Amino acid sequence: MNVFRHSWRSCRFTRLSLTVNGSRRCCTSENKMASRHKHSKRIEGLDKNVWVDFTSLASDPSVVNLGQGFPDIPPPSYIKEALAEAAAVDRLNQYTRGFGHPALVTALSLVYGKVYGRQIDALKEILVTVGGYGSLFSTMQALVEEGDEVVIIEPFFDCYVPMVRMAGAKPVLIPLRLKSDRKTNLTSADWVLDPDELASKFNSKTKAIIINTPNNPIGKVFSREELQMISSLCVKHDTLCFSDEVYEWLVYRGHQHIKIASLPGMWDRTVTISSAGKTFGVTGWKLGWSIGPEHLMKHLQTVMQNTVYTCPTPLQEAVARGLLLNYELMGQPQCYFSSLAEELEGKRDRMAAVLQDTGMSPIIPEGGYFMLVDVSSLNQDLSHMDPDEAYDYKFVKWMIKEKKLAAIPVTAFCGDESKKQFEKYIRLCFIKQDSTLDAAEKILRNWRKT
Ligand code: IK2
Repeated sequence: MNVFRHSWRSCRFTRLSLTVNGSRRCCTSENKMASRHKHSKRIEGLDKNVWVDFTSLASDPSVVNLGQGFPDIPPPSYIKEALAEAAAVDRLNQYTRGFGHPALVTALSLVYGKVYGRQIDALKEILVTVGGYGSLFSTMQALVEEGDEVVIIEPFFDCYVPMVRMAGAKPVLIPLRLKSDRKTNLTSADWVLDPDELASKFNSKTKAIIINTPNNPIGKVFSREELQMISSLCVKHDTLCFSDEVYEWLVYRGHQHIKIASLPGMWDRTVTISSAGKTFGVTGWKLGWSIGPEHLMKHLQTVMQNTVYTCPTPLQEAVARGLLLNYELMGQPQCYFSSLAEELEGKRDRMAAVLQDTGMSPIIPEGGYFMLVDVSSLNQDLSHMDPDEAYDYKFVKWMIKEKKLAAIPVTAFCGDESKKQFEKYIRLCFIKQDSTLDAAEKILRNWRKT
């Protein structure tokens, strides 16, 4: 029987409102107000966010946090010192050039000039923004139109779909598919695009494809052949390419990071995105950049000048100094661009070995600092939890509560149709100091014993 409990309360707008079964039903004038205050259509359905949800769950200090992708190893001391020095100079505490602090865009043009083997115009071909997020956002707002389609490879960094939607366009998803029959010793290279399936996603409405290499969350480093397949579709259909390369320096032995913008016919149609947070392990600094041809970058600059306008000057100055120092060292073992990957490779291998020992199946990443883990062999019964939630969401919530170990559910990086393929995987972050990895190892080994 539906028993209504109701009471009258004073209402800000009309003095009276009715509470029915604990939820407030408003009077007419408040209803009108609410509809005038309704959110914009462009953010419809975008209110859920994996970082908001899981970062708060992992914030309990008793939890070992291998969830969100940030290091707990210290950043290089020279970059911290450069920030302190910059903040001590009065001029550097004021606004700087909107599209990028002159010292930073100059340093970026030197580093990437070497990487691309072409001259990069510091003023016209680079835009400095608020993190990789800011670079992605200004790219989509500047170049994606209502009614466009944008191809996105799954699993994808979760903000791509909301950003495409906020630009008024339609995300068109294509999953990486597991090509191997093996259940164990899988690597991220075992996940591939089907060439025919990819080709079927392109049509006259396709404005762009977003690629992410090394990929978050799976750690795949796209090979030259794979990038060539993508680039030939871009050229054939005259589409743009947004290449998210925030983990560009974090590539493990036997693999090479290739910039799709460096392939024939691609420079003029590609915006490449990277991040100081990922390059120097300073995710809290939130500085990123886009690089591309002037005819595209000038539109990103239009977005920047009318939204954020400029990024913090001392941070830009410090990143510029860090880049210049490592520019001089490029090709040498002490260059941070390569030495960080070397340090991380040991952490990756250690974590993979522990996971294998405990009966889980990690997918060894070729790049980046995340590892997907197949947890299906644990057969953890979660039937007492919300039946509407994907298995991996429940598993991670359960693991945080019961095992005090935080991860990220992988279906956060998928569209609805691919959720089944990925819901037995969780993502662990391994850019952590040994003491954090020791604590995680202890949890995993005890888990096995029980
Ligand atoms: N692009 C990718 C692929 C990223 O992974 C990130 C940062 N994500 O890190 C959170 C996580 O996955 O745990 C970004 C862009 C954004 O970079 P930034 O932090 O510089 O804004």
